[in-house]
Amino acid sequence: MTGPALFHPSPAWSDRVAVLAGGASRTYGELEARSRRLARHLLAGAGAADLNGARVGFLMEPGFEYVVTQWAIWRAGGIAVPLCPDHPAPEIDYVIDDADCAALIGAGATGRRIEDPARERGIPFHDGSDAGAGASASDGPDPDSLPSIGADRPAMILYTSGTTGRPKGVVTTHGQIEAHIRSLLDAWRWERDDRILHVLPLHHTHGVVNALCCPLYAGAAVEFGGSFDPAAAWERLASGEISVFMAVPTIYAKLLRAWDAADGSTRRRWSRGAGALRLMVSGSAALPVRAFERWEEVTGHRLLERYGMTEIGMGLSNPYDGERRPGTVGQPLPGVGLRLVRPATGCVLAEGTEAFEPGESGEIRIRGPMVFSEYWRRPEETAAAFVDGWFLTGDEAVLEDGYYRLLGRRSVDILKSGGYKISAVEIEELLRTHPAVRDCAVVGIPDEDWGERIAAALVPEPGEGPPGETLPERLDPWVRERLARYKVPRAWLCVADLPRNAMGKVQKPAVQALFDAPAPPS
Ligand code: MCA
Ligand code: AMP
Repeated sequence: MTGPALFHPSPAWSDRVAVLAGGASRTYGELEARSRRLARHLLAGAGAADLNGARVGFLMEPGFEYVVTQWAIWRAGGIAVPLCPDHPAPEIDYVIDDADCAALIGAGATGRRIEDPARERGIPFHDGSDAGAGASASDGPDPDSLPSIGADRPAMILYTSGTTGRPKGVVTTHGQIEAHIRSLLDAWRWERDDRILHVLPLHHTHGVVNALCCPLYAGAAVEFGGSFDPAAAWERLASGEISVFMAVPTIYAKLLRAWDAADGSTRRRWSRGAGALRLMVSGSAALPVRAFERWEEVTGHRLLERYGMTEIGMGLSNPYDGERRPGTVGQPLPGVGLRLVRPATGCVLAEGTEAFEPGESGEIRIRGPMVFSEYWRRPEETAAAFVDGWFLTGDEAVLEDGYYRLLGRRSVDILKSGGYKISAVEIEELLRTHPAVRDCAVVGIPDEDWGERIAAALVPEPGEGPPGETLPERLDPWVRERLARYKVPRAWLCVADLPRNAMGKVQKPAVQALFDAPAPPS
């Protein structure tokens, strides 16, 4: 083996199925051979023996090509920067430029969207649909032509929203990703015979590491379900071929609605099939207790809820064997150092599962081998994110009877909708660039299915607001062209002024209350 096991499957798995997508199944042998070939192609394109941490952006639908590309970038010594197929061009351009990508790889019609951006920037575009094609397991390893990759080399940049402006790149090394994976393999008992139904986006930790890298590290199979469709997902869960499922609460809410809408015999078939899975996990946002209970009624499964963050991987989890307690995220995962701290004083309220100040809530702080290295090219923000080596998550929690319960984010400007973390400030900054918007405030409105719904209160420029209130209708498509779909406000309101305190600061709770108020008489 020439480096971390992240992309070095056991030779014994050569004939085992690694990836199923679009009706085809591909073995670990094919994955190994094709990723080696694409890695050599990337190195030839760069005229180098090692990409030495060059960032390589890649865009394709979830499937075998995605995994080949991810592994190829790693084998060639590059940093993998996954781009999201659902994103409009400005979001994709932002990531390409912020990461300062040296090459781009695209596959299929989706991937061709980044051919022009590559040309405009004078960087190579590689066709990921065929660059590694033609390789077979019998191509055999050719270790001499590929660099050896140490565990401390950076492997991936994932973009995450923060309290300020545009998303930041979170850099993780091979060793950090491997520590994250090992912790979950241990806690959730990944087995070689598992098959996961994968329905998550592949530009966030949940979809990339938990649901993809973990099974591949264990020699298990990953079945990509295509874009999420509740009835199709139920059919696969009921097929008897799936053993693991991981999703965000919104997906479980959508599955429950589809079950409610189905006829009796379909319901029985779905419930029986899903009930036979080994493990069903929920995370990325709070799972409502009612959803936990309904899921148990429908499938017999007590969902395993866990807590994570792009910067730390996974931090807390309900137990695999022990009691899974609704409304909680359990205990620290193996290898994770966790403290609950009173932020104002730095007083440690709890460490691990031991409470020093029982019942007092505080900020979760994390330390451990899976914690990220840095925000890409943002040394000041990186420094500000740690105190004495502990990462400040910004999440508030309390330890109750040995289980952590999350109470929410410390910042009102971080929203969660559909499991996506969204910066209110990023949306506000964009809206303020529109000529008809004098000012605005973006907030999250609690929503049973989505966690929060994005809502925007607008102060229009004179003559741009009511009557007729066409401004939101004009803004909606304008925002969609510029921001990811999940960042688009779903509720709009035009106001004469935003609620502010004596210092002139916008009061976000008062803005939220505006959306609860009955509509003003017309
Ligand atoms: C869409 N709609 C919404 C929202 N989005 N309504 C309210 N709020 C929203 N955010 C409505 C619109 O009417 C929309 O139509 C319609 O729903 C369908 O939207 P669509 O986007 O097609 O929905 P979907 O494709 O079914 O997507 C829902 C989804 C998706 C599958 C739940 O959001 C998803 O994949 N979420 C997972 C995110 C994730 O993986 N997060 C992990 C990051 P229209 O738009 O046309 O009006 S967190 C992480 O990685 C950490 C480490 C962790 O802990 O896991
Ligand atoms: P992200 O930055 O997209 O990785 O999102 C991480 C954030 O998601 C955390 O800081 C939490 O606020 C939230 N989160 C993750 N898992 C859970 C959970 N089980 N319950 C509540 N919030 C969660």
